[in-house]
Amino acid sequence: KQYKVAVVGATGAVGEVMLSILAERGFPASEVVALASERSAGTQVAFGDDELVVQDLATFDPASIDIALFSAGGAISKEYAPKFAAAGAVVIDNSSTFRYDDDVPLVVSEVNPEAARHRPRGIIANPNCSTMQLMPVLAPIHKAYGIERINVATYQSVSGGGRSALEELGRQTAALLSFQDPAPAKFPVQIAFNLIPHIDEFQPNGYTKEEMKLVWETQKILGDASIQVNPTAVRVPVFFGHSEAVNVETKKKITPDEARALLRTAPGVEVVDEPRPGGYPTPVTHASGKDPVFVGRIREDLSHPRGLNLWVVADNIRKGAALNAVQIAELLVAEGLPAKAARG
Ligand code: A2P
Ligand code: 11C
Repeated sequence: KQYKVAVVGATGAVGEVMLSILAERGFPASEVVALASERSAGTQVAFGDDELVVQDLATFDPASIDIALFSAGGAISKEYAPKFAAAGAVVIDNSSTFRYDDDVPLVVSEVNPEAARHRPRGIIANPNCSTMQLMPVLAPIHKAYGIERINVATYQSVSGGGRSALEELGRQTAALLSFQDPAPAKFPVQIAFNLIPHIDEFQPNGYTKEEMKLVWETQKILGDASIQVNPTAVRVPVFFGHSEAVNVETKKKITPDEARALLRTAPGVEVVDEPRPGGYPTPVTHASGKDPVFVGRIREDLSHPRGLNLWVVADNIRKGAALNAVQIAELLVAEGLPAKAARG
């Protein structure tokens, strides 16, 4: 155990799971430091069977940190990630702040682990959850059959919006069931018993930023700017687990049987695909609290000679965020990142 690890945003929905995954996978940390805002400094968060006292990020000295996992929002990453990197830490950042910079690798551990080695700014970006869960499924298809175009509609749980979003779904659901006013605060309109086709900010082209992330990140991770992506991102009243209805058009035809066989061997992917009631993954029955990306409903596209339909479900907080960040940290361990303490 040699690395001193910081989790920035340790009290948040993703940060708390980063801590539990570091503990459950036995990450070789000599010390884990929990950082958040001044508001929660002095409170405790769980780390395996232990408790860590939360420290204030603003006054923390990163000099001794080897690896920092950031999930405290874009503004915090923008300000503090470069400071941690300048102090010699490798930063694994879960925000969208650096993802589209050419000198920052965007890494899905099963798909492009080699990209993590080239990090001139000391920062590695963790993809957005909706792109993340697609990659372990689509990368092997792209490699063997060549993907030309991806049509994707997402069904994203509220946990993607953090703790306040989880609370809002709970509060609105309870309010509506007792005939109270479900006043929206975090979401622009009521989320309980509703759907919202709007995640993150609107862009000048009429798409939301969440939709554009699917375009930009897919092309960057698969290393192929010719892949066309047609996204619609929708928030649904589910607590944990994002789902995606995906249609891919390949260069070479892939049959559903070929897709199932290929995906059964894909790292990080579990095929759940039987044409019977319940023979498909859902956020609640399969994904919530689990590591793999689940894929089912694999069908031929009746409208296109080289089209394939898939239904992809994953825990957006685990593989979609915290787990992949820890897996990137494990890549650093595997490459033999020298620990500061060992360097003296
Ligand atoms: P805090 O609990 O002190 O506000 P979520 O994504 O679930 O909303 O969590 C956001 C995370 O980012 C929390 O851990 C939160 O800490 C942290 N955070 C928010 N603002 C700051 C800040 N100014 N400095 C450090 N951490 C922050
Ligand atoms: C959501 N995907 O489900 C978002 C959360 O770019 O890191 C993560 C936003 C991001 O709301």
